[in-house]
Amino acid sequence: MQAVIEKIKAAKSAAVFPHINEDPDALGSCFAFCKMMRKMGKEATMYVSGKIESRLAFIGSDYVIYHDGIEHNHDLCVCLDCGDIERLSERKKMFDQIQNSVNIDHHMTNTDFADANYVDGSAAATGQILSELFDKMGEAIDRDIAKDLYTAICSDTGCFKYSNVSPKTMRIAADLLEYDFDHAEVARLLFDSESINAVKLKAEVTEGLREYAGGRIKLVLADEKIGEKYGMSKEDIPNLVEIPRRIAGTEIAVCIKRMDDGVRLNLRSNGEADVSKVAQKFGGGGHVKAAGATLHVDTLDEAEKVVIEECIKALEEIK
Ligand SMILES: [Mn+2]
Repeated sequence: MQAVIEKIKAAKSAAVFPHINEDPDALGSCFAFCKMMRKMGKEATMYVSGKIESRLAFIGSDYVIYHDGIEHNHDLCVCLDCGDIERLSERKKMFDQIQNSVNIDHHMTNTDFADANYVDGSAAATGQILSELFDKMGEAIDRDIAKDLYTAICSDTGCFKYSNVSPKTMRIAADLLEYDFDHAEVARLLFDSESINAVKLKAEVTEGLREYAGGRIKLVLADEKIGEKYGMSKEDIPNLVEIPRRIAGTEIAVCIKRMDDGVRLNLRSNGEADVSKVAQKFGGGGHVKAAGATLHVDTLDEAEKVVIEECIKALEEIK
């Protein structure tokens, strides 16, 4: 962590990058980091890969949507919650232009792609690592930063219900609650404020749910064009892998989604299976219980066949 801290302290102006398909951990962490840099008298700008899911607008809007040819004078690039450099997508160009880089993350498959890397696979969220980092740096947070970090941790722990929650996660969250923001509102906006169209879209996807290995594997398929039917832009399509994950008996939940630029695989494990290994077979990565990859296949049927084969192997390994 010391090498990362030194680079942050030496920097004058940071470009701060969440991973593509920005989630609340990535966003909350980046907003918190930018606010901390400014508190320290430095400059910081957050660059996102594209339009952010509209239900996440409550987290913040102080960012720039990256486009080619952006002018900047940053001396440090800070990648947060980003497991590998491909997850920067187009922003890789900017990463290459900036002389110094740090990578702070909790994906155990992280490739240590920056000049200084701090990866803690045991942390529930990148927000949790930042809480520790700011503490180690001797920098006090404020109410806004506490809320951003709490949002990050609350999201990646499924509101403190996943197995990634440790006593340390709870202690850090408890310290953040001391800053007296409306944590119940954060949880409600993250978990209990779905649009009616999202609910209807999920009903249609649920109709097509398939079961394998006696129901231990459950899978949903979707084409991101389904969003149009329900008046939703593609980034607003809900997290469909949650549909099979929340059903009794599911050990591996699978979502295969056709997107403009390929086929995306999302995996969740409710039991002993290590889905990060499944994702790695397809060039992806993630955590033991939540992972993903981009599939290089022509059809969703083909994707389903190869993914189910690997999921069955993952189940066999735990017998
Ligand atoms: Mn995360």
